[in-house]
Amino acid sequence: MKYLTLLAAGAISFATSVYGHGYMYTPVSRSRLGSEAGIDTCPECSILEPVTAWPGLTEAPVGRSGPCGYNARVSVDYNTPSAKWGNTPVITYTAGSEVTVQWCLDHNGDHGGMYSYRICQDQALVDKLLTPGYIPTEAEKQAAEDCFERGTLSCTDVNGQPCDYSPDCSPGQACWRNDWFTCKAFNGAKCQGVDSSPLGSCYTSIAGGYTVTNKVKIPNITSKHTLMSLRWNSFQTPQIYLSCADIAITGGSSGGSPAPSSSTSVAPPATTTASAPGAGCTAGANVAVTFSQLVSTVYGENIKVVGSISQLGSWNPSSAVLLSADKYTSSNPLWSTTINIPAGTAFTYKFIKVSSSGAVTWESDPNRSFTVPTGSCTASVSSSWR
Ligand SMILES: [Cu+2]
Repeated sequence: MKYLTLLAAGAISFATSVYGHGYMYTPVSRSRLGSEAGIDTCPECSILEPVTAWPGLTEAPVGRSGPCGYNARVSVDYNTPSAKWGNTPVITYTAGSEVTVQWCLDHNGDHGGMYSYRICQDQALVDKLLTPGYIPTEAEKQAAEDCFERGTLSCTDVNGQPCDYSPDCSPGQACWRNDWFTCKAFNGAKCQGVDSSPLGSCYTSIAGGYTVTNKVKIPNITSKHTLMSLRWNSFQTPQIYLSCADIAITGGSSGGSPAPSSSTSVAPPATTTASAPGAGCTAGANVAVTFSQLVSTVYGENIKVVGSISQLGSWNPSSAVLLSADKYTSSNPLWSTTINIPAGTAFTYKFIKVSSSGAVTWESDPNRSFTVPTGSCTASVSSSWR
């Protein structure tokens, strides 16, 4: 399966990689500054490829692209400051404010998909990308990227903002989340349809650009200099576009305390881990709850989670949420998924094994139970099949 996926991805990439795509426009990104300085002849061309971009939005490692992007066309690594970008913030935001953000999409490169704006709250990780003359290692880029993903600025955090699921995604797939923003249907208005703005509303080098505009809520932190990053996962092509902008945040209640790291340990009995109190997570907001389950399966079998709340299918196996086997190995048979559930929700659940014929095998009694923590952005639950 993996092998075939990679082959297909490579073939698609080969056919489409000449076309241009997108980059963060507001706040003014390093890519945009590189373009305006005449250093980067194609600001929309910082591409990570060929990689899995759909439906596993966060599956692909960022490699040399890092959270800020690498433009292979002009050999510019935006993860390090230069004389033209990265030395000072381009804007100062107020913690907790709702602000307009934009990216710019090339007319020939509208691949549809989903995108997210992120702020990493661990200043030490961001500082690796703020040090003049220093090019972060790929490990440092990935550590920062993981932190940016934990710091996704959820669409649903902005009052009254419509937050849709992608029409190109199905419930149970990893792309089924509305904290990210979505383009319109790929066989429809695509990303351009988000704004329906006129051609040329922002600059791209290939065929002219369209703005794509949303609002995000700035987290409740303070930083004299940090980064906001855009990650756009293409639906059509095995490509991810990364760019970032240098920003400052004032008025926050905490001064850039480390963001919680996700739990990776999986050992019976079931353990639960709530992150440290997270800045900007208000009562009643969604918490990203990661379910990790160790269970050996044979080819064609799937693991799902089903439970007492609507997010877990209300005990209906046909509405259960599929876990991903992306990290599954024979020595570490890990299935996992992350589901947004409102803080404070108490629920019961079980894992089920679904055979290729559709036959369902339930875990043994009793039901598992969990209460989503309040005051935390993320939580995780790790267990083994019983
Ligand atoms: Cu493209």
